[in-house]
Amino acid sequence: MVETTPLTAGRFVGQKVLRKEDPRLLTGRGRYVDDVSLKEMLHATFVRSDVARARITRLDVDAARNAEGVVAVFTAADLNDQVAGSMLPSLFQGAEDFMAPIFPLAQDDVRFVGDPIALVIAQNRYLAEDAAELVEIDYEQLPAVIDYESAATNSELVHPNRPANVAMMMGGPVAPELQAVFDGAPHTITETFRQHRYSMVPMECRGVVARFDPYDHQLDVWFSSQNPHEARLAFSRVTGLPENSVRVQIGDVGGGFGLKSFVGREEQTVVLAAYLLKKTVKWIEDRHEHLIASAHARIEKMTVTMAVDDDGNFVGAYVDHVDDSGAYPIGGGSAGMLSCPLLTGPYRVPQLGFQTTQVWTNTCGKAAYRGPWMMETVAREEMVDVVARAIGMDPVELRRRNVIHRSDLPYTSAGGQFIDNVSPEETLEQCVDVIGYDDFRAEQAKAKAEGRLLGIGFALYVEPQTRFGPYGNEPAHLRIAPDGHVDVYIASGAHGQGLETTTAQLTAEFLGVHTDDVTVHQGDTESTPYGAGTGGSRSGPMIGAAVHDAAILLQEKVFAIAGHLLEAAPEDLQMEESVISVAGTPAKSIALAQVARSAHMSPGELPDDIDPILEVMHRYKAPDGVWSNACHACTCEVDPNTGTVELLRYVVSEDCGLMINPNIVEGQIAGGVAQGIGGVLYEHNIYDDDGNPLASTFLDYLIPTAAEIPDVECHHIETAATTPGGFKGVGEGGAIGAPPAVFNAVADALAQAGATVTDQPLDPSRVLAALHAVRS
Ligand code: MCN
Repeated sequence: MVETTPLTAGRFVGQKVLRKEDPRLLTGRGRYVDDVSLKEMLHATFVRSDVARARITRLDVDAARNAEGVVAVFTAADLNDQVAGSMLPSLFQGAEDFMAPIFPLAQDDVRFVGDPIALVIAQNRYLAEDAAELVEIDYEQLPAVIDYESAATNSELVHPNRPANVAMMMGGPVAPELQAVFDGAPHTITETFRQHRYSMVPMECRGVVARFDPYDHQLDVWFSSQNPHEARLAFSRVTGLPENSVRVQIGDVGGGFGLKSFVGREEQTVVLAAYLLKKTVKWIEDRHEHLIASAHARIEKMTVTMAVDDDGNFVGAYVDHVDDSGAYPIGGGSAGMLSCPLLTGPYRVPQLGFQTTQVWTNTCGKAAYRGPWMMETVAREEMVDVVARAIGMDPVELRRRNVIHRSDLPYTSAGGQFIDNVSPEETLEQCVDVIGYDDFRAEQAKAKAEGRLLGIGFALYVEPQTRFGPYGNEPAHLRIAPDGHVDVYIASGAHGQGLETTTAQLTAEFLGVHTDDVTVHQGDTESTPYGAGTGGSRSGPMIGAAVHDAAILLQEKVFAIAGHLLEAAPEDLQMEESVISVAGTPAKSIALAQVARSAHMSPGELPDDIDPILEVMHRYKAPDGVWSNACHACTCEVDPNTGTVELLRYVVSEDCGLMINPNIVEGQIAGGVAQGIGGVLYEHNIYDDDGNPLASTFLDYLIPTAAEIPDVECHHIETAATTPGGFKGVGEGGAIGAPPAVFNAVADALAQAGATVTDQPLDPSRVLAALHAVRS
């Protein structure tokens, strides 16, 4: 058992250490999948369906097979039988009921625009694309299931081997006890909130390079991923090769946002093709493919009923959730299982009931997106404002009356969640204070008299971080080289969040070396220990804890040897900047390099009871109840003539425990907030009624630029978790808190004119429609 460190900033932890990866990334020297160029490498492209639902009546690939430079053209007939069972995203093994069966290529039917039908492999991408144009496909078109809200009862079936378009259903109708609460409460209010379809849009789209060498029976895969070890499992399964014959390497990853936590159908298909051809094949997704066929997210609605007593205390809540999984969800499709029990979030709500339904539609599959269960935050926080307006109470006051206080902790929610070490009340008050709530209300009233619409919105959330199954533990492997430098091997695949730096900070702090003397290795399954990857804001609590513990254990080994060499008791030793000295007698010291040389080169001179191996492999097992939390507050002005929204100020008060690196924490928050703002105001992967995607380039799919994002003002409360070091996660938070905060600000501005909104996106046309509805 490793002792827990008190929550204080140290020499490296808690400091704004410059990112070790930045010189490489900012000077164009990062190594992404597309930078991998191997001898005799072939290039792949997919032929995709351009209709949403149809039977393939004719598929002719002869001309493509005979085209210049083409090495192979695969169809379902060539590949699907090679796969034993369907290609489930790896973490969902055994959960076939939640998932649609997935095979490499569309077999008889296509199920969304973008469904891959054929894989063309040629000497270069140009020739592959030219040959793809020659593939001839005839379809018998079928009615497409596009509207997810009616999909469960639609008799047209996305997957005909399933009895309905229902992928998963949990919970049930309002229980009699909860109904009694609703009937007896002075206020019982029901409202429906919708999020809309949007995408992860990382800078680097998906990509893979696979090389199979039949002579040493080795499959090497270079992959853009958040999760190298799960990827190896998936590639081993799809090829039938043992896992130790598959090596996955992840270089730099240009963003993932959840999409790259799982192993996509296309990547598995390309790997299988390379294995069958015994060749090297590269596939790089283009932006058009990314927008129509990688994965979509946030397509869900929640109908919330909330009962409130006369003092504004929440007394019961029920939520009915419907979630669009698309045709082939690739993980995160079951987020409703998590989001509904979380609905009460940072508030005391004694009773909760829920029902969640995941449906299949003829649209692009859903994947996890930065805070995949955050619909509970959206629905709850928007509902709090609706309730406040309905009962005539200030929304901040309503939050104050219901928010969990420190004295309530640990708190077990009505959804069965064990919540501890959070600070929702403090973050709410910090935001109220920083944004100048009372002054803003006065300014708003003045503006209203001038015909201007100002609004303010708040959103609180609590986010669970330590989890079940493979997410509940994390390894770290630390090793000291003969010259005293330290190598750290972690399982994850950082994809933009600076783990190279924070892992070095943790090692330096708890071992007693300098960050410059630490090299962090990640993303290579051959050298790193098995772990569940980067996601779910788990690096702070999980990798943080694993490295913390491993560094302390390694220091014990160093002190045992140093104690012998210095003729001092190991417990009297200390180490800083790679120098070990006797506490109180600094002159009695020895360099770590000397200890390392002794351990590596003359272990025989050490006593038998001293372990000369200067490395530690440690697997940390997480406790329950590790939660981070935050409050977001946003102000805006809505132009009543154009319907455009200008965000004025954006304040975040967050609690991720001790910040390992405050710069990285604030960068994570700002990035997430930008995505949340983009989601609510600009981004929309819209389909027409026949299932044709209407936003398949960045001309139509609007992502916010720096001009649309206000300065994100970050403030911190630091409450230690029970994890070693006390670290909690932060990476998803911006994208969880921002959508409801922005939405509530716009709704508040519209309420000045008596207008209401409950759906997203809040684009000018929806804002104007809301205003016109009350003007006419
Ligand atoms: N950190 C810290 N102090 C803490 C907690 C965390 O300094 N108390 C640091 C961590 O060491 C890490 C970063 O903050 O460098 C994020 O850590 P954390 O939130 O613990 O977890 P993850 O690394 O697992 O982050 C994943 C989260 C998710 S789920 C998505 S999706 C995501 C993200 O964070 N996608 C990103 N951040 C992203 N950032 C970029 N640039 N690109 C993405 O695709």
